[in-house]
Amino acid sequence: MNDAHIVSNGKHAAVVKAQRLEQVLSQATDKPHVILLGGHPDPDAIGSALAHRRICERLGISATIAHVLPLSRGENRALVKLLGVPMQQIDRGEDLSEYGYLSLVDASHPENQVQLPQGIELLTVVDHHRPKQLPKAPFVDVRYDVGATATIYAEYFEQGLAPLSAEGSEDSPVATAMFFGIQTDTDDFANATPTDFRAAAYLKSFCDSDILSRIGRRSISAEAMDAVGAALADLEVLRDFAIAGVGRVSAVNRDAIPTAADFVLRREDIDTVLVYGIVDDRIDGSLRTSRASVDPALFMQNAFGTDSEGRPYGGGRADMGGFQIPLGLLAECDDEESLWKLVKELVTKRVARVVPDLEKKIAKD
Ligand SMILES: [Mn+2]
Repeated sequence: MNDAHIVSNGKHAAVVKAQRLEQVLSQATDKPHVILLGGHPDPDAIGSALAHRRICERLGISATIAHVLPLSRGENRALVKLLGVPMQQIDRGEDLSEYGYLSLVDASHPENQVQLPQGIELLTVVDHHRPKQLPKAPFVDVRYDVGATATIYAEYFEQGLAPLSAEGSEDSPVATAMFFGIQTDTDDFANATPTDFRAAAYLKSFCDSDILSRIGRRSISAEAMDAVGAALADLEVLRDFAIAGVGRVSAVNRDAIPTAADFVLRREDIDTVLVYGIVDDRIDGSLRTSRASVDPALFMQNAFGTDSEGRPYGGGRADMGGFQIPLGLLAECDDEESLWKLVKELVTKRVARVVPDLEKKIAKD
């Protein structure tokens, strides 16, 4: 019962999709379900997972939300904490052996960090990214014309599949997470489509406005703020490109690096920024760009190449714009200052392959 991919075609398609999802789920009540999130779970994935779980619950199916990589970013941790999102972190495929059915939200292919157990069947896929290959599953709804997966789930709700109700506050955590997912995935609605706006308007009246504004303030950790300060002090700007090193960052606050990159990107005269530091025994960095012609994965591959097994150091689906280069034996160096000097030199030299004149510029300063 493979479902052909249907491109969204207004209201009718949404009704058909909602009915089809209900049908597929109701025929799979014999074994427990798991919703597996890819990468570091983001608000759209979390909101969509809650929506999917809610639909399952209405059909009398128990569904668990699981993820492999930890939550990164303060705002995502705040979202999970304030809304009491039930999520389970797993580290091995065997942790999923009790489940019979797998649902993916905001991703089309299962996380490759874990090997899925044999007995598990991919049942549903709902996503808004363009996959290399459409997944094979009884229910597939992949749309490229919406800005968030939560938009698609909001449509299912609106079309009568587990509609939200104003009674009590039971529905507010799921509505709030979904709204925040649409908000973050569309860059605060700047890139929202009419469908995203409609979905957000539908969800808004069920949201907890108080929690929404608290999460929306996007508080950042003290270490991330220090990293922003270090990035500003080290910032080199070459035309519309900026690069900055932040020194050592602790592993739990690894997201201080992308946070600093996001902040620097707001400078009005640049459109691409690379921020890097040392985390544990590796160089860790983030590339952010607002220019459509810059492909972060390609930029990093051209700059840093691949490891001895031919794998690129960065640009994976799980961490778009991120890269990690192991320091190898150098990591044992006790002299932090010399180590940092070496790291800086190496990164500058490599990035200069993509940004000519960078070395000259840094040497001159
Ligand atoms: Mn998304």
